[in-house]
Amino acid sequence: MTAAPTPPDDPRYRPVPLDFVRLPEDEMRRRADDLLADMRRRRSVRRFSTEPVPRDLVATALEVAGTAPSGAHKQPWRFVVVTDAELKARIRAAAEEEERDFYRARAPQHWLDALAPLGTDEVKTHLTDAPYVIVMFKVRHGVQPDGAIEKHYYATESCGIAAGFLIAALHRVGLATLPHTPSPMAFLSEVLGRPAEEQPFLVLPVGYPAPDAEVPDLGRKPLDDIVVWH
Ligand code: IYR
Repeated sequence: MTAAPTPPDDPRYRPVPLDFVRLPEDEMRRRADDLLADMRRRRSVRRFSTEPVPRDLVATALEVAGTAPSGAHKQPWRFVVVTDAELKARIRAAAEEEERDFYRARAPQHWLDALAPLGTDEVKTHLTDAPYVIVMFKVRHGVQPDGAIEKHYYATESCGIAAGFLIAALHRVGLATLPHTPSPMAFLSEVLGRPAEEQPFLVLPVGYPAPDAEVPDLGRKPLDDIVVWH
């Protein structure tokens, strides 16, 4: 019996040259500073304008999300983009029902205390006001054309990374978002008719902020509190 080939010798490994743009250091620094200044302006927005947003902008940001790295490159995500008013209203009604129960009964006091500075409550106007409600699903496994199951790896981590790409991309495009995780989220599979292997992961209303939108006066941890250099 011959030994299994080591990965680089495996015929399925078909490398191509890396398309890498090496930048001059001053340009790198300028980009880093510009990116930080812009990302510092990103805020989770709870009040949206109903003003329409060109669909191609959202599509491009979704394509950016799809460039995220993923376990074994399985790309274990599905983005369902809801624009239909009736569907958004159904999602809002179901989410508010869950949230009412969360805020009034299920949430432990420490959790309510943690949320108090954010001003959140069970009323989810963003789910009907925002022109797009992206519902991101984690795809637990693939299904091949013959019905065979294709394993996915690190699907949760991969979806977290892709969600981060999406939120950053939408912000860079000039749009506001609110990462929203209604709990439990199973109703989304039913309302949107998704198969069992797709698990609701994140709800992301997308649009322009309402003209008079306010946000909590939050700070962010300084670099020294979040980084350890060795
Ligand atoms: N899912 C609830 C509660 C909530 C939980 C966390 I953690 C937040 O950062 C914000 C809200 C809601 O959406 O209101």
